[in-house]
Amino acid sequence: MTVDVATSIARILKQEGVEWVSTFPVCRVNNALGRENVPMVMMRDDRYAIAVADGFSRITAGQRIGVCTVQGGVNAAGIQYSYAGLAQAFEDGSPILCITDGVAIGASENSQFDVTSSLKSVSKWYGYIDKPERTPEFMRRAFTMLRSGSPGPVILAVPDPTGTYDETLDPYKPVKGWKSAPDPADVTTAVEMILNANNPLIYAGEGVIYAGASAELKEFAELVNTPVITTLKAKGAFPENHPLFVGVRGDHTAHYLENSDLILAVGSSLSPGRFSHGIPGAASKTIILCNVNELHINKIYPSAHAIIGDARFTLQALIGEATAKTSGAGRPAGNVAAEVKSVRDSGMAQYREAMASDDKPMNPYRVYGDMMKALDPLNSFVTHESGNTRDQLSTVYETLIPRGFLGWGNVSTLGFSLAATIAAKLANPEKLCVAVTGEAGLGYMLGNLEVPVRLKLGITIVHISNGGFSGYGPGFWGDGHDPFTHVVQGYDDVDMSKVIGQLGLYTERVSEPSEIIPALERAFKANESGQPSYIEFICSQFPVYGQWVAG
Ligand SMILES: Cc1ncc(C[n+]2csc(CCOP(=O)(O)OP(=O)(O)O)c2C)c(N)n1
Ligand SMILES: [Mg+2]
Repeated sequence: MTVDVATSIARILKQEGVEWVSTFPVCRVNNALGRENVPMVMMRDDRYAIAVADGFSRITAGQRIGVCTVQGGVNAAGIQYSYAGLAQAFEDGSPILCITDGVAIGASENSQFDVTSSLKSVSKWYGYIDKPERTPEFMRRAFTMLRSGSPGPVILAVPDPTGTYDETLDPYKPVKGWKSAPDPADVTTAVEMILNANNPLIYAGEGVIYAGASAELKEFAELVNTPVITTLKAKGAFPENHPLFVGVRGDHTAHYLENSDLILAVGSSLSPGRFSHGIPGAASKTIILCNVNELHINKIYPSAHAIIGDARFTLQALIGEATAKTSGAGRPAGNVAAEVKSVRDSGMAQYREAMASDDKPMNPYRVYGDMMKALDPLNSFVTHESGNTRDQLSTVYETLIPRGFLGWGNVSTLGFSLAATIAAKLANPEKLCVAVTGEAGLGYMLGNLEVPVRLKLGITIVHISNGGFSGYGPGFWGDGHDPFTHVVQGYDDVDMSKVIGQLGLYTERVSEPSEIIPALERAFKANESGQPSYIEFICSQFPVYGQWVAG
């Protein structure tokens, strides 16, 4: 049977279980997607087409791959504009498939922009389908990479979507992902080191979520009776109401990073300076790095030891070895949990106080505290924006399940929260899905607010409306920074609930603390019938949150 490349791609995506493709016009594969009944989530710009696929892959931990298409070729406006989204997916290790038009054979060296070298710099693999017959080979290879090893974006460029080949010569079969298990000798050494440590600490990264290893992380932490901190991206990998949970950031987290003598990093690359902690006094600590990717060993900090492999297999092996070594007794309990509670309680005290504040303009922590009351932590999704909403929420938002909260940002590109929340709703229609944003994130997302209205995606946007880029106000980078780049029109100048209401969202503007929960409930009610909501909370600028610890 003769098939054209675009149709073949559409059929292979269906075989691979792809439910929809996010897009912005026009990629020349899209017509085949339409003909083959692959639903398209049409965004209002190319970067958001990438970001929705990115959010979907993160939220489903790569179990369901986000796929997007954008314009490319010689007139590469779409892919050029998408570059920010691709760079973000690459930097944060998100396994998305991006399909774009390739520069046609015979049309190279025409444009100034070098598509190939630029896209290679933001992808795990950039494939150029240079012959129609190679379509199944490239798709097979793409999905293998998307499901195996270190997660990251794959980009396929299609120079000739109309080229044909005989599909019976290489019939497509869906591919699985392959995993690696650790060397048992490395596991034995690691367990000896952990059992000999005085104050070990588990530093859990997003690899735990991608490996689906949260249950194993909990079992291992309990067995070796070791406190746990998670990275921003791994927030929720460990239940935050657990007696061994320390935090993501804050003085309590710093205390444990400073005072531990051994750090077992599982599924984290330990790369400081990108919305994550450095390791204080690293030279006098023992660092064991457990990662699927050997490129992270001895990166920045010396690794005293390493275990290469999938985080779930690694934790299972660690559990087995630690059980055997201690005849099932584990590490003595001592007063580890009591100490975690006391250090955490004192670190959290100032935020708990802010969460109970009756101030007007409202303290943003009061909004977060009330959100925690209004949402079921086991059946909701919350994400932050770049700015204070990230810093504050990642300090206090109690997360009980993986992806009950999505922390993001090796780089945190403004506007991503809307894409992530749309993706969360597409992944889990039964969940309440909430994006919390400031002015800057809202500015990025405005054009795309039409999408959830059109698609009847009942998501809620919580706007911490504080009239400025508060992280950039006085005091952030020393005196004198204000007012050069931090003041924008605030709630006294414009009523965003009216502006956004005209787009068709359910909107409210709230300035009374006692109205936070009722307003959220009305917003969620509107969501039930497929109407997205926007609530503007009139807040103070309160740039107070847990710091990242310097290395
Ligand atoms: C694409 C992009 N450009 C620049 C930044 C730097 N940046 C981070 S937060 C921020 C402003 C945040 O202000 P706002 O949204 O009002 O949030 P607030 O801190 O007031 O809660 C900027 C400019 C970024 N994260 N992403
Ligand atoms: Mg602001």
